[in-house]
Amino acid sequence: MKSIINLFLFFSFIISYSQQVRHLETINDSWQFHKGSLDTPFSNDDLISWEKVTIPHSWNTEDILDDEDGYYRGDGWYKKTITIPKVYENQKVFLLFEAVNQVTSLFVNGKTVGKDHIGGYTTFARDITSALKKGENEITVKVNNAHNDEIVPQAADFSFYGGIYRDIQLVITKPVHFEVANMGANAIFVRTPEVSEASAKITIESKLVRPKKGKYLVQHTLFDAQDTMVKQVISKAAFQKDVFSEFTINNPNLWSPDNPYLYKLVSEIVDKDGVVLDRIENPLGFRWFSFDSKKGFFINGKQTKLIGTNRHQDFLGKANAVSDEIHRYDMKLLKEMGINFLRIAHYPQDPAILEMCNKLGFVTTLEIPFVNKAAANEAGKQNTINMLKEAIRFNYNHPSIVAWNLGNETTMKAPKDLGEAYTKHFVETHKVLAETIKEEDHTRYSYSVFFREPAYQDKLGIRFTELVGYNKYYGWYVEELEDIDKNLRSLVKRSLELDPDKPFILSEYGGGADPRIRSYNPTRFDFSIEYQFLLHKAYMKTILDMPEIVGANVWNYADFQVEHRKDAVPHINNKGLVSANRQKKDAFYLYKALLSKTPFLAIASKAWKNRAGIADTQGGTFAIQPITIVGNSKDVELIVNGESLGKKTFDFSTATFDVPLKGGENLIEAVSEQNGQLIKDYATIDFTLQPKNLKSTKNPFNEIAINVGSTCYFNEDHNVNYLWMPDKAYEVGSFGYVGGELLRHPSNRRNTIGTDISVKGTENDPIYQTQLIGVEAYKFDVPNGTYELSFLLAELKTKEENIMDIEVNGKVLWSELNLKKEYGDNRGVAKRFLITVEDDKGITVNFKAKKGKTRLSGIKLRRIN
Ligand code: GCB
Repeated sequence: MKSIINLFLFFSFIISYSQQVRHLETINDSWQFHKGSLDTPFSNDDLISWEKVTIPHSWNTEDILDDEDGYYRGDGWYKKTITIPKVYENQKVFLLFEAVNQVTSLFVNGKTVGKDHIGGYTTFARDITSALKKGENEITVKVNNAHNDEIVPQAADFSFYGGIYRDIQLVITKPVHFEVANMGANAIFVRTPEVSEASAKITIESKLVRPKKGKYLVQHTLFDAQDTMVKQVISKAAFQKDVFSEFTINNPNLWSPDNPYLYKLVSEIVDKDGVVLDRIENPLGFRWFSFDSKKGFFINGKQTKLIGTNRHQDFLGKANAVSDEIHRYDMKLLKEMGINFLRIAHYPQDPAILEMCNKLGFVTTLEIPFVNKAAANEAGKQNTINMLKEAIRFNYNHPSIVAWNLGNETTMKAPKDLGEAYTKHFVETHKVLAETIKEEDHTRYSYSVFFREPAYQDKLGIRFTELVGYNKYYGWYVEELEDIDKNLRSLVKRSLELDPDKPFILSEYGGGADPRIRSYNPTRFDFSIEYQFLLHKAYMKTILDMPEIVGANVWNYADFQVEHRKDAVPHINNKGLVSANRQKKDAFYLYKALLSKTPFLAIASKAWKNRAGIADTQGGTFAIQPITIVGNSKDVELIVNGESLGKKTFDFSTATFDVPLKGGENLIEAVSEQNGQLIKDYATIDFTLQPKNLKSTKNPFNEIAINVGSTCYFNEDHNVNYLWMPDKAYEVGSFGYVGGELLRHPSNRRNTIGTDISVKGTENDPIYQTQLIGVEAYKFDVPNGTYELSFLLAELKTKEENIMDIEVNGKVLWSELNLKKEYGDNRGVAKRFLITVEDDKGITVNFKAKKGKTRLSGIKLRRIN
């Protein structure tokens, strides 16, 4: 008997690997799209305009970077004709949508198929077989992304772009198949209840769909990474629907961040003749893990500090319609940076992401978009629970996932301010979500993330999950850089006092940085690349030193688009370690130096190619500026224009040199050695040396642009790199302001300069956002000649009326200037004047208030003759 079974096994094995049983194809091309509502969507009405689009698609891409606030939230219609080839007659046909934001209605040949799908981030499938006819079939999809009180997210710091923004797949199976349309789920649930170095037990729950009674076998075959069969198990699927299988293997090759070893589990349904009817593949990684609130995270018994980032599905100009190639690129860049931890925030993302987390060895947490506020009604609660179930079932088999997060900053909108009924729903939602996590998957941790004090959540009674995450922006929105260590330690203490056994994750921290902004005097909220670098250095010092911070995720891997943001670049949250089109910022290199296990060295600021400075001495030929090198070796030597500046020892992976830069091109070489291997990095800097004395004949004055009211440099354009210099007080022989005060941020950002108002009519918001208010004069001690003098001005949400005269050397240039009246609020105004300097007078620009206060954002002087 045994040998007959073996023979059967052998044949089924042969058959199963010689044919394709389940058909899968993307149908992303050539959809017709109509933005707006349609009364007669299925008519051939010529008046309805359709445009051809390719999935991934979002209808909001053009709304993003315009000057206007808001983005289209409403209906969008898609249609496409498909023909199912004859070979698939009598089979089951499904459409699988990886994600559509946010309510989806599906029609085939004008008839509704299935229920509307609710929620913009989870995968779902619909069986369209019975609606199909021979020949051509019209698929129509109505999508709506309008605000809906019953669907989360209700509010968030990201935009809810509409459209079919992930792949659509056509799935064709035999009538007997593994379930496809179970909340978008994979029909195979793999668990590894016992794993050790010696052996691993695998249990598998398979969900079958069988229209007819019959005898089927469910066959699971485990392959190692070399595609060698390790084990096969066959279970009868006589009459029951769910089939349970179980087997054990010896000496599993364990999955971990250091060794992301993946097996492949092939699951098949085989009929009595040995014909394979359906087949699905799943990744399988053997690992055991636990969190300890005092000692940290352990994987396969090894203590592992979890360091990584958060990530949004986003790319500049594409809204959320991001290709699989970009998703995979991001994961590779994160691997290059050296992370081992990824928080997929704030919603489930493209399947490509988890595939890469498994392959690259990222320990991962995944969450649902219950952000800031609940959809506080019964339908809202049910929808949120459904999303969680869909997220868990679809992603169940990824070995990289260790925790399911039920929500982010859900107390952002203070529940008490929203009334008793809201609070009740809100608390209940938390409770039921935490329970659902454990019901759906008891093999992983439940997790929730907050930004308010531990005591606040305690008072509300929402401490339901096993892990807790805190989003803390010390040194950015609140508190100073110097106090990051103190604040973090005391937060962790408060959390552990409340819940001594609940592991603490620093789920978000970070600060904004616009790659155009640079500073040698970085300050909080100046959006300089240098401040972001210092902030992350400070955080990492504490994070690495505290075992109680079991894991930490930078906010964010990349800059991302948020319609309502008004930072240095309007509509962009720029807390990324790379920009929205993936240019690396200096802090990226810091993390790489701290985390990378292979030799690494970088001139952190090498992306800043166009710099300027004032000569160190009168008639001097260079300016000294600091340059920071990051690396993971002991020390580094810096060579500037062929001359060595000597060696410096790395301190926390950084070393800063004072570098003499000459006018023109400078070659910077950093050289280090690790394990006998030489490592090098280069940078070229095009340097504009401004004379200390503007009348210098050795280095004659040519042109200068000053970012008035700011300590930052500003690179106007990535390609042209027109550079604005930081402002300074006037000194004889040089240039600078006289009088005035720096414009300060609103009170919650004490002591920070500039505003977060988005400035219309310009892309150079940061120049206008920093200003000198009440400025009396601006002086340039330049030689006689003809000059072009430009002013950059903006009146930013001022209440009072401001009128000023601008005079040059006693002559009125611009009289009775009322910016608000003439140009409007928050609009950048740039004007240039031609002036002549005679009698060695230099230039004195006087600002005279006729009413209210004077102001100046930028000033530019260019010598013509
Ligand atoms: C947070 C939120 C995240 C925001 C971030 C920020 O705490 O969880 O969605 O984008 O702060 O940049 O303010």
